[in-house]
Amino acid sequence: MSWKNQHGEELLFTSSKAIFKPPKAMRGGIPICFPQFGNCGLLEQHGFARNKVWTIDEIPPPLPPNDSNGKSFVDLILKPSSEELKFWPHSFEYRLRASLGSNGQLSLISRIRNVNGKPFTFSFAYHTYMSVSDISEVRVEGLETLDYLDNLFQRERYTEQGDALTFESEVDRVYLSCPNPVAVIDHGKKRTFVIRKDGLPDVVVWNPWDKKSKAIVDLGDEEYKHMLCVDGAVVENPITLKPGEEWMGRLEILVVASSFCSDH
Ligand code: TA6
Repeated sequence: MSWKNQHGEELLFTSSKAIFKPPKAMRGGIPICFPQFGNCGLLEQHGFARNKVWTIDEIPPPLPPNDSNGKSFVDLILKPSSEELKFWPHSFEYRLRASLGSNGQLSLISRIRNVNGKPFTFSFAYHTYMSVSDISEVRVEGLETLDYLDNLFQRERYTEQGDALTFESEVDRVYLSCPNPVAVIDHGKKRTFVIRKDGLPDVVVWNPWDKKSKAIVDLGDEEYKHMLCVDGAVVENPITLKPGEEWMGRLEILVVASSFCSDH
């Protein structure tokens, strides 16, 4: 996936060693983690959705009248194949709408429906690889005082003490019940990613840093300096859909020019 600003600058990170061949997930862009986030379940890491071929809906429902000014969009559809049904026997339909506003805002709306099978439960994340100039000059605001699960310490629960999150080593956390907005401030590029979300209570923050990067075959050894994952997610309280029910998860990211001060 590529998302460029009006200057043609790429806003999402893609590894120079990314493998574009299923079933390997691409290292970069915004992989969809469904029906499982992480390895907290019986499925492969981050579920199967990101490794599958989706279809484009050639005749998608129109945008709501109050939401169509200058927007371009595409709808992608995922339904379970016989292969998936073997290990995740649930009849779902997943419609992903990706749209770009006239102001450059990226919106992703997921609508996942239980098509009248038995109830099913899932966790979810928009695994968003942001391109940053230098991770040591990035700060994240909006997570202050929140509890988080730390994947580096067996998912133990801690409380964020900082006035903003900065990066000096590997970070792999799930911040819980996070309000809007979250600001990812890239001092080097003097820009801020302002993240708003709906239906996505949690925020995952991940940077592998140097040691972990060396163990990731599809990530350059130094590339951790130029990426940061900040994912709108459902982790702590997975979603259960009864037959006929639908869940919606919306992510909106607007990139704004920002000086060194960063009040959002
Ligand atoms: O971002 C959370 C996380 O689960 C990390 O623990 C790390 O494994 C990352 O996702 C990347 O996962 P992937 O399967 O894309 O290599």
